[in-house]
Amino acid sequence: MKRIFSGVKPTGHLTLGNYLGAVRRWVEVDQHRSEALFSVVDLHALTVEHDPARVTRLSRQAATLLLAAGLDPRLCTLFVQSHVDEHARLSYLLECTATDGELRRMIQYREKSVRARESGDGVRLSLLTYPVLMAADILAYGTDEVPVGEDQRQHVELTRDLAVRFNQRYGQTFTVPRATQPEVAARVMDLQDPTTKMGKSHAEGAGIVYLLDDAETVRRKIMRAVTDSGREVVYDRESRPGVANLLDVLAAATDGDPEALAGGYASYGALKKDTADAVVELLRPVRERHAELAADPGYVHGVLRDGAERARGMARPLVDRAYRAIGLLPAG
Ligand code: AQP
Repeated sequence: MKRIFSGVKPTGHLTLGNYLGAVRRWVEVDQHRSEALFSVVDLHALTVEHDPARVTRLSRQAATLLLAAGLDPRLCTLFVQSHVDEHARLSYLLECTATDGELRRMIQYREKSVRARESGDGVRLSLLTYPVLMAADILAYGTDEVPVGEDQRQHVELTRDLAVRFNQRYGQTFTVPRATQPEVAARVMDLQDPTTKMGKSHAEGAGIVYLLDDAETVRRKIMRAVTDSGREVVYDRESRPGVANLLDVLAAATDGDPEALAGGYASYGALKKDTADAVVELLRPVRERHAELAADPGYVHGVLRDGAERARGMARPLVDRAYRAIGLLPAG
């Protein structure tokens, strides 16, 4: 059976972008047709300035939200990255395989290091090496497929390069994974600035729909979305990014096609209203289930404990094999 790994970083509250770009497919498709592992990748949240108590809170919230969205611990393995030491163990070996030049080329590093410098914080070394830890997350499980949004494609490409290089140099050890993306809404854009991605670590803003926003807030944010100066509803990501983004979201929420949907609207107002209604309906069950699960932290804790144990059992033999392949003396 195909093996799948993916994760979310507890760097902010989960957004509609996370849901449409990744989580919904994990729930609806991936956990049913593969041996799937999903992780709250908390070590990645330490690569930028962070408040420790907030990371703890957001990690618990992200796990609860993933369950609320429909991940089923009977079908998949859900765990917290830092509970499984194999990720950090393997990351070091892969750092010995990667070059600093290829890490400096990563777009996210370039963008986030500028932000870190501008805010007066130094650029943490872990921000540079973060894609290597992500490669370890993926390779530790012999992963075949990594379902992610478009922003993560470059990191999965690097993961492939590192796997191939390690295998060629030290002998066949890792499966070479590939990224998969949703057909629609692989990159949901900020509603106030449709040229940038809707990102959960951006300052809280009117352009980001959070999964836990109440219906009124979701409606307000979508009705106030920045559109373009034209009037006609056409699907053109280049010249009409705001309208195209709304059409993408509406299409993803209603299983439609953005270009076909465009033809049914004579005004931006009607498009916004239908998009708002569709998103409210899409998120309603997630929010309701989250409220139930948040009242039962013992259940979530148990799921994460069992998940980490299963994940450890899967990762350890492969990571041990990599340690031997690279020439480290076995301990036992
Ligand atoms: N806007 C998006 N559209 C589509 N997919 C998205 N994803 C993230 N944003 C969008 C996908 O969601 C999964 C989990 O994302 P993440 O936790 O790795 O990263 P993030 O939400 O992008 O958060 P960051 O990096 O902490 O903050 P930003 O980017 O806001 O600075 C991934 O599969 C991702 O592709």
